Amino acid sequence: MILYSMPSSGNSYKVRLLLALLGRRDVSLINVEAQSDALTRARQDHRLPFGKAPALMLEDGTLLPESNAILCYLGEGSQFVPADPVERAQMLGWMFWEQNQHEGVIAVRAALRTYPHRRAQATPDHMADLLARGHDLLKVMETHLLQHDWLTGTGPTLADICLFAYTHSAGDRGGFDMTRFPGIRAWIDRIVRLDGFEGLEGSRGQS
Ligand SMILES: N[C@@H](CCC(=O)N[C@@H](CS)C(=O)NCC(=O)O)C(=O)O
Repeated sequence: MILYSMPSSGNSYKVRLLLALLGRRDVSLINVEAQSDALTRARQDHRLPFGKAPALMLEDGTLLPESNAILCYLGEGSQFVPADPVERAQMLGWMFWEQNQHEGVIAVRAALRTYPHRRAQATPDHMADLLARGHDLLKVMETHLLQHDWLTGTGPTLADICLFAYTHSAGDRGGFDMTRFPGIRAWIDRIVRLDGFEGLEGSRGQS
């Protein structure tokens, strides 16, 4: 299998993190950094079905786009997918929320501060709006994590791996005030201590 992965992106990192936690070394990485020739080539060759990274190419050439769909595929049958249907639905609920609420604010603010080609969109009003909305979203996680160790059930699931990707760097990269969220910080520490954990910078692969 081949993972088309953007080294600096949380959506790709969440897949790399799951692979690391599963101890899987059988997936090759091809790096397609933003604005790189490798990204352009992968798009031209239709190796990124939706034009975005990550995408996973299976042994038979089938391509899977969307980070959270890839997590579901790779996590199937593992300890990170609850057997109980209610817990599994709760896990998916957090993962849908990550894509339709959290990512569009937390990751976007980080991207506007990180990538030179996106700086024109980082107007003071837009950044202030993203900051306020991001703190509200982090509060949703905080409320839950003050009462529970994990987003669903009694152990880490795909939901924790998924939401860790952009939440752990929300302070440094996004400029959010994480001192307000002790529950989230304790949850981050729990994830970092999981066997096999690999950080965002630990990416391997070739371009
Ligand atoms: N919903 C998609 C989002 C994928 C996405 O937006 N990928 C970004 C990096 S985080 C990308 O490929 N950006 C390159 C570009 O748009 O030029 C997922 O979760 O996989």
